[in-house]
Amino acid sequence: MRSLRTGLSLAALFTGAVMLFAAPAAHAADTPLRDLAAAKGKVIGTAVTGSKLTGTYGDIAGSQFSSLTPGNAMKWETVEPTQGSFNWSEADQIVAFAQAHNQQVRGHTLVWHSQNPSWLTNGTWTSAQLSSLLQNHISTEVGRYKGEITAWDVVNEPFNEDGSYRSTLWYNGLGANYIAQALTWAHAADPAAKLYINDYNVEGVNAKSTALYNLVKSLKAAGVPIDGVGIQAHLVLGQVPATLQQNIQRFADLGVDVAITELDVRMALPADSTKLAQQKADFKSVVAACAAVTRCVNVTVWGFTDADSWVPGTFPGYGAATPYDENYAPKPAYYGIAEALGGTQSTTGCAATYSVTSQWNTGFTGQVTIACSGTALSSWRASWTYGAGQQLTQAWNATCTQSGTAVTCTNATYNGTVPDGGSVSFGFNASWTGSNPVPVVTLG
Ligand code: G2I
Repeated sequence: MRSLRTGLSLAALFTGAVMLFAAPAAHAADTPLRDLAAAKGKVIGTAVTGSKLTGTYGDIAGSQFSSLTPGNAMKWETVEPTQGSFNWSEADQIVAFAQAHNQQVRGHTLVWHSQNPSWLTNGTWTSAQLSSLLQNHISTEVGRYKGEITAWDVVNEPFNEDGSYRSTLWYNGLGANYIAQALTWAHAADPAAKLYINDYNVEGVNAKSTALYNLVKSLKAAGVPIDGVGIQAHLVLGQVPATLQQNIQRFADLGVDVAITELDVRMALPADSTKLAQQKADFKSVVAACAAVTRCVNVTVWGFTDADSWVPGTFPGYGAATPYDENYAPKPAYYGIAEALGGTQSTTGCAATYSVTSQWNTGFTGQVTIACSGTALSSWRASWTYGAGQQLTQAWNATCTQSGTAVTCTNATYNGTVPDGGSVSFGFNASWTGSNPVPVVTLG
């Protein structure tokens, strides 16, 4: 009776392809975001951590996005922790992954006041020395990846909130001209890369974005190689500036490209269905604003999963800022992005995603996440077929049985409820030989 009721409510809520959310990698069975974006002439990206680009994280990063930004791997402290001694391993790994998945790479970032190596920040430099250090850094890094980087965030966060220049190692040592010099050196090292200035709190028309606007205008007038403006878009729930599209348009009208480079929308924890619905609307309106301006070329989220976000560490009590939850289930925000890119997915329903979290020569550990949006469950049953001889040996947070090739798992006493906007996961171990294809999971 319990499962019958579940089945009926699912049948009533689901339509077509949304009904099953299967699995090669625990992401939505809907059209991938990168295909939706491509149909609109846009690129959709995510920041990534190189060491995580495997398993479900790698599957989603590779299949849903058409651009990657190394979250930390290309920063000065990462690539040259000791003067003259370079570590390109994570950056190389991300570039190779992107090439294997036919993705662009946004290089991030060459000139910043943060995440510089201590030998640099603690040194005492004349302005000639500082200038030469910066030129060498830019030439070395941009040169290394010449032809492989679509766009560089050459200068990051140069302004204060009031539109004055931020007091940094670079500004204090070299004056405001460091910006033009950095762009010029980067252009010399890779003439094909699009060169950006990137900042936060420049989403709407305000003092800071106007300072950035005036800078870009003057750089263009002076013939400095500036190709784009990066609007980071680290936003707070319900606070997408009303002037976002107008602001994007005014930069475009200067003759530069625009990218939303670090989109996330943080909320006070815990998340609930009201907040997740607002977050969906926020993601949707940001992506729609970019989609509406021809020269807005890329929207990149700053981490696609709540398991890989800078927000909780920096804003205690806040989080859930990305389009996928910590179990890699797509949140309403994911569908907000999809809808702004012309996707027609239903946002109502519950779906199960299957993923292999680790695998060894004879066995593997798997996980199924059941997520609901626009509805809820009070009990659940997930079933699939193991077509390649896999055999379940153990399960937790569910009661699972296997009969022949048919596996059925029902909720434990304590996790039958899947709230609207929430998810429940269970895990299992199984054996395999030969191959271990990912099955389609049916709910109900
Ligand atoms: O702060 C959010 C972003 C603002 N715009 C520029 C971005 O480059 C910046 O990214 C974040 C990274 O996502 C974080 O991962 O920059 C942070 C530093 O300002 C990064 O955090 C640092 C942690 O503070 C370090 O403790 C950690 O060692 O990440 C490092 C590497 O994991």
